[in-house]
Amino acid sequence: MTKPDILQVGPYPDWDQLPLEEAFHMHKYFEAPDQSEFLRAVGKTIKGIATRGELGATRSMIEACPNLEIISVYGVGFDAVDLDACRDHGVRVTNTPDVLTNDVADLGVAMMLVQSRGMIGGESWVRDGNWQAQGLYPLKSRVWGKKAGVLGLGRIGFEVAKRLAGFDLDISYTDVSAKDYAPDWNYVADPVELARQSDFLFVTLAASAATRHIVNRQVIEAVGPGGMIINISRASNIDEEALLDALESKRLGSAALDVFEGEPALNQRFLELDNVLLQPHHASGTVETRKAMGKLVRDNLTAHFAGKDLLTPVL
Ligand code: 8YV
Repeated sequence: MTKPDILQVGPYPDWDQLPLEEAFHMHKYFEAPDQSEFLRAVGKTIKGIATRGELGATRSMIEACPNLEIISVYGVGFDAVDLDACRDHGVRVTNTPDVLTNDVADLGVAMMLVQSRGMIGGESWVRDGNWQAQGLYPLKSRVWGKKAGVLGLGRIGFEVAKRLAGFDLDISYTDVSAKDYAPDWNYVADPVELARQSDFLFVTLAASAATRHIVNRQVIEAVGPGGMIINISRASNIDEEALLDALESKRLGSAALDVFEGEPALNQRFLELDNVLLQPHHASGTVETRKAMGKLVRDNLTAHFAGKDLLTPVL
């Protein structure tokens, strides 16, 4: 049987690349010196696109592949895939939910702890000799007993809240409706009110056009000078200019961020700040989870080309 032709938008680890190449004819878009020319050359042969959450697939990419049947996303977020273009052309879409939930939640909670307790500065205090030269490290803020707000109580938000409960935080959440699986946590319909009540505001909702800048200037300022915003979802959920303004003027206490507009080329204003923890979009970045994500990307493609049901369909 001939191998289906797949357009590969970004690199994968070898443990995914090798089995992908065994089963499919992979075309590495990300290595092409001229990507438009590359698409013109291979577009007609392409039956599937393998992409990553943050890279997605644009309408022009989708339309450059007139025989495209499926897009398999390595990531739970599919906001970077043009779903309207997929609907227009009858293209199926899959993602990798569930397998990454716990790791993403772990990193979110770790970021809160690291930032509150000043652990990055503490490390430098030891390495730079300040401990010996200047003595005790400046005191930091307690976490336990404080109030956490979870914006979006989906799979990841739920796991974040569960972990926060273990740290004895009071938990409130905002979602489109109160969740019957969260009877012990306080439902707050309005994000501004949630922010007002929160020492730590976790942004955990799936990004879409509807959630763009849901964390706006008002929400950011409602978290306030004593509070922290933690984002493990997508940059587009926060008005980044408003966030930077509030961090610079200290109208927001601090932020811990795994995602940025235009990443990996983040806004240089972030680098000037001492009240932000910056992480390189790696909340799902453990060997175990990335292996499971890669397998799901392959299994969805294999199922599709074998005429079987998709394992984790989006469309
Ligand atoms: C990955 C992600 O970092 O799941 C998502 O939506 O953004 C991530 O888990 C990414 O897709 C890996 O490249």
